Amino acid sequence: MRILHTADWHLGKVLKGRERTPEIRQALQELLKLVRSERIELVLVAGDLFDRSVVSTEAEAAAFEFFVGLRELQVPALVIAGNHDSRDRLEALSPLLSLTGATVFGNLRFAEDGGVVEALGAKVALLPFLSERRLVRAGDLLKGDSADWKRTYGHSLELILKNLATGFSADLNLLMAHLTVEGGQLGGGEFTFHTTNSYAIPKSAFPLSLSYVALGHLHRQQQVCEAPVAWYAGSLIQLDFGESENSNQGALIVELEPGQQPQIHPIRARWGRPLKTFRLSRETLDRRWEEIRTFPGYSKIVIEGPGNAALRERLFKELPDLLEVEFHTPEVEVKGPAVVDTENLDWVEAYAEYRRTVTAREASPELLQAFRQIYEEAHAPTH
Ligand SMILES: [Mn+2]
Repeated sequence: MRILHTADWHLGKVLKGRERTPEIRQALQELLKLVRSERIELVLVAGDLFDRSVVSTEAEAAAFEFFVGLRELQVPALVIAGNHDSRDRLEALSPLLSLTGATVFGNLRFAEDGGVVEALGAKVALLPFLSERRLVRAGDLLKGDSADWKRTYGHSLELILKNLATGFSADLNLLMAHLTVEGGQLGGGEFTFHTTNSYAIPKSAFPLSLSYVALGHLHRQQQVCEAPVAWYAGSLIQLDFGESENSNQGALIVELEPGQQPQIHPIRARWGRPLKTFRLSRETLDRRWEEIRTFPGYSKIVIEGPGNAALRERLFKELPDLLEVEFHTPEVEVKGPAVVDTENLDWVEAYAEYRRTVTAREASPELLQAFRQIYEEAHAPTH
């Protein structure tokens, strides 16, 4: 059985005002070519098809185009919602997309409610993203400390996986899930809070009866478990500057035969425009000017030294594909990835701390107010 495993498309992504959807759409067309040339029999889409709940019509069109393309190739797809997708919207689209041969789950279904589907003789358990807020009951959030919540989260997911495993019976049993597995490496562009706050499940939670686990959520393509074999497919394109240092993106071709180890063929494609962060001093700027000017993708420049509005303006004017300029004063420069200890902070405090760590400056009250507003909208009970 030949499977194409993909995840984290993020259609509708806008990076510093630049629409990334055309690049993602192009990558999806490349995926369709692979489906044809590699004689793929089943496509697994492990969540985050869209970057947010309401996206541009072009983003929606690109997704529909992909599924209609699969229909023309007579290849079925299984699809789950990620944390960026609107669960309700995917559920609403599900009957329509079923006409293309795609089975789409926005919400979790237990084994007894059809949470394990059959595809080409294999059983596939589908586990869309479940937020900690939904898994850790509101009552529990009010008492206890966050270590308790994380235990509750991990434990709840283990129970859900046990439930789904009751639906297994075939020679080939698969799981597709959108979540963080302990030990997984970040790609850099995921919502750092979500993933560093370690709402993760241990590898031991995966039933050994599984032949393969198809994961989405972390944007770096990687294997995270040997038994059972579990992989993140990675995002299709470099979505954020944090992801530009690793190029492990693309998709996976998975060959499965009953009683045999799965054969994984990583497709490490260079789809979309590359992103690069140039770190330099004011003195080396001129020397590296041509390199920056001719870089074929989007760039970000980090300059050592105090802020300089005139220089910033000149850079943006002369470099059309420059998206971001930052000035770092060496004594406050942060080394390594920004990991904020968010254990005892609420979301707004955590965000303020994150800004402080990354920019070495205090966030303005307006920014924090805007963050609070977006956070509250995102967590409104109607969603
Ligand atoms: Mn994602």
